[in-house]
Amino acid sequence: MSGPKQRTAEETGIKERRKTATPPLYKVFLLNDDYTTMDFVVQVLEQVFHKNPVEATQIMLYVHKKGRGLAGVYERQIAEAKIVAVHKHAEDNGFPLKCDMEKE
Ligand code: TYC
Repeated sequence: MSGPKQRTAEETGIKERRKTATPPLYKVFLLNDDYTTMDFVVQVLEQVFHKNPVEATQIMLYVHKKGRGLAGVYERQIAEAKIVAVHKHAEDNGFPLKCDMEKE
């Protein structure tokens, strides 16, 4: 069993990775519109983003006033799944509610 000699970290210049790499995070935003009911938005924030009724109401009112508001922060695949879930739930109920995401 003789292969090429192992080189030291000093020789290779490769540093030991001590920490687990952390995946990039994405902010998921809810967007305001004129047709989705406030109750429905609160329900989405509770069911999809696991907000309590007080937080859900605060976020909904913020989006209603400012146009866009943060619903949650997730890894890319989770963020994408939340968006698909919101859009499907909204479409199924005849509302145009939309969300989008951006890298943190
Ligand atoms: N603007 C909507 C209304 O007046 C309520 C609303 C809030 C809609 C937040 C979407 O993401 C939203 N019924």
